[in-house]
Amino acid sequence: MSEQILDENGGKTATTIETSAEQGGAQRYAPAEIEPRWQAVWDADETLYAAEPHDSGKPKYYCLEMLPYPSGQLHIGHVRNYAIGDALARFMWMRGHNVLHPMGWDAFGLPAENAALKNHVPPREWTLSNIAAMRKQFQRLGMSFDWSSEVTTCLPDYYRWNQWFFLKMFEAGLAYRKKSKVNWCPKCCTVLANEQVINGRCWRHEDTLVEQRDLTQWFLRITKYADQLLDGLDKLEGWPEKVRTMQRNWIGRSEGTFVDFNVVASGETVKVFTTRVDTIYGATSVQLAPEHPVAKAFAATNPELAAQIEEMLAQQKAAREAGDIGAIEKHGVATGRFAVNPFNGEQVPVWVANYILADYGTGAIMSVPAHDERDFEFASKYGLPIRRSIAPAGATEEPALPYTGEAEAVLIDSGEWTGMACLEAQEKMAAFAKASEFGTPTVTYRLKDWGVSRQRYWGTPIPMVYCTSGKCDPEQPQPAPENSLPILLPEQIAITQEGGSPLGRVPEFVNTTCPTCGGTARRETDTMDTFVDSSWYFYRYTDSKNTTAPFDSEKVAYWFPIDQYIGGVEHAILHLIYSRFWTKVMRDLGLIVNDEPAERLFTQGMVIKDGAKMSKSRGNVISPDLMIERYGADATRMYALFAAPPDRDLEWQEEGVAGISRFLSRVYTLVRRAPAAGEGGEPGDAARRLQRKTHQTIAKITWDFDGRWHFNTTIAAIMQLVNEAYLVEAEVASTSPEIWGETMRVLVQLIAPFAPYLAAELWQQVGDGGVVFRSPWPVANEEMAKEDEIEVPVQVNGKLVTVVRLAAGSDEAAIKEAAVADEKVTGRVVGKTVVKVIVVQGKLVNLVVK
Ligand code: ANZ
Ligand code: ZN
Ligand code: ZN
Repeated sequence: MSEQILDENGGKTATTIETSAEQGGAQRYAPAEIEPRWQAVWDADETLYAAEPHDSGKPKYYCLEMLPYPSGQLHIGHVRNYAIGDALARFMWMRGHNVLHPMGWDAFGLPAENAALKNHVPPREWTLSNIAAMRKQFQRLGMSFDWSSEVTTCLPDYYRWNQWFFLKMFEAGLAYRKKSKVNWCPKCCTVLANEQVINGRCWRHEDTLVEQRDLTQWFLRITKYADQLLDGLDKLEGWPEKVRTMQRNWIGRSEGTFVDFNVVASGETVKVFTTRVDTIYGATSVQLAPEHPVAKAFAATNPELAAQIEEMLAQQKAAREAGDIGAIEKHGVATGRFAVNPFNGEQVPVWVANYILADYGTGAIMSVPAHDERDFEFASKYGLPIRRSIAPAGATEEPALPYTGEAEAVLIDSGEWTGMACLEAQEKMAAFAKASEFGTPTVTYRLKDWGVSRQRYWGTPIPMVYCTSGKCDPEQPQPAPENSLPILLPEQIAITQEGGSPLGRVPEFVNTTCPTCGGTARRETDTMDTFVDSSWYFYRYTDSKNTTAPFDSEKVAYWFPIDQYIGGVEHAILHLIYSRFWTKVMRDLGLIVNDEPAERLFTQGMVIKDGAKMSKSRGNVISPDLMIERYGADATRMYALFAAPPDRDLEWQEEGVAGISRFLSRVYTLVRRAPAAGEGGEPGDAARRLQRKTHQTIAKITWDFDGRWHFNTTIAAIMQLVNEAYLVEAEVASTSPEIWGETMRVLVQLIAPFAPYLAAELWQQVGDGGVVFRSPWPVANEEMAKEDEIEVPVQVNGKLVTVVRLAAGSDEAAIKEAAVADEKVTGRVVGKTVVKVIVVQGKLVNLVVK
């Protein structure tokens, strides 16, 4: 749809602007001249986009876009992301708000180390020079960032607070060390969080399978906040439903029951996790994950079983490596042992099965083939008994199996519980299990604690110390004293691809003194996951130069929550769940009062080229620099907003940017061409129409900003206003200079959020001598915006014949009368009878004629 509008307004009519008639002798639109000139003015003025103090008395507006990783170059997707935020920030300034619109750099991470390996540039140097280059690009784009609050996460003035938070979390029992199976990327040479493993592969290396290793690692206890993170989602009405659903699924809260099955003639107990304890009379086996300790115990005396478990594990590994762990065929083996169902005393066989996950629930289940899809498949394959234990209430026929209904079902053949509704039975049977001491109601989560240790150099050193003097327990990590922060990353370091943390090879870093005994000690050499950096950076923006605290709580109380956060949906889980967690921890530490970081979240669509995601390997990457060089920053930005609604994918087409550039040229010519002073007098029809259009456009655009951000239609509306102005220019500019002047002034203000350079340039001519971005946003005059005529299409037998014009507010009778009397209508009706005249809500008339 937007393409069509572009053609109408930017394309076809654009040819006319090349004619000397429209150019009218005025200078041509030259973004290459205008833009750098204004950029120099803006760059020199530190106060232009700076937020005012938190006690300025104005309503605040915190407009935030996700901070980029300083790879060295902005890509076109960035341009889109930041063009959205920039338009919003400028709009809010013009609406009289105190706006915080900051920018920073997510500057730690592996690419800097890879670059160091490849080009022998130290990570710090590489990163800082990339930042400088990208800051220039942002400035060239004319982004209204408050550079006085810039945050760079790889600098000690920032990362010292990561360390400080870590110590606070350690103190609060939220940071702990444990040995566990962890995800290891052989390419990154480091551990990954669960959130960083996608389909068994590294999030940074789509082609690299993640391995499992046993390592001692630092974890943050995000699971302690699982319920709060989940419940909070209900209140985040300003977040996309899609993101909330993804987070709900990631947290994966599941209410159920633990039930103990004692193994016959053995001291072992198998604890199963079930969400359907109401079906337990239908359990016909117990199934263990191949990794389950009880399975291992059985295997110790059963070499055949041991071999089969080994095979299962190998198969799983192979499937994981082939990337289709989900497609693996269900496969199991009987252990020869039996376990007792504590509800009915029945003995059921114990199996080991490859579809039982080791790290979910207890790694063991009771299998109810009659009422569970997977169990049904498994039991059918191995001929295990299938026994019904629930049925639809009052049903006369048996439902097909597996029958999973719970809302409408009752228990059958379930001893004393028979006849009870499933949902009630779930609660009562769990309580009974607890009272009988063979089970307990429980809640399980998919969410696991956040593994934050990384065996890499370019990250925040974890501020922990291990005593080596022999006087303290060497395994007991000790927090580094707060006054020793920041624990600095050593600058001169050889980056290699070897295993283990590179910091471990720097004695000046490793060797320290024990905070307890004063003897020799060794520093922790792991660094923090870079998602720690981005978990709280937006708080730091409010007080980025603070040297005594991460921020001033009062400032945060003023600015938070973020009014609008804008970024890519790829962060729906990782960053957006970690930063919600961090917010809750900071709140519990008494640092902030808000429960959630951001009131509203917007996730923009991707920019694609020729139907595919842009990537270097496809060779379809669009360089913003090239676009700016050819069409200017204004046209590039405006196109990014115009070519598609911001939440949809955008197919980048250079002709479209050219079209926008022609449109801006039309605006330039129109506003620049100072009309010949006319004699004035009563405004005529054309002037009234232009005035109406102007106020309608103001109303639409204001509504768009407050509402749905359909910037494509917003910009199309401005295009229509420009078209209308061109049509009546000769008449209105001379006879109604006031109305003409108002239209030009409003036009410049309306384009200011989208094409700031051109707006600044033209404001010199039509403005009040101030800065256009601080001029009050125009207010639509309802009276003026009101249509004084309505247009009603008239049909005869459903076919459009004409459109009649009437005074606004005409009633049905008047509409009917005008329709019937219209020449075109009477011409059609001649010699026939009008059977009926239907007026549809005053918007359409249809004559039924025979
Ligand atoms: C018996 C049963 C009967 C089950 C029935 C379901 C339906 P969610 O909702 O995802 O939490 N389960 C438990 N632990 C498992 C594991 N480690 N690997 C594979 N499956 C596991 O799912 C919980 C259900 O998934 C549990 O309830 C269990 O099967 C299975 F008609 O127990 B149920
Ligand atoms: Zn990797
Ligand atoms: Zn010691």
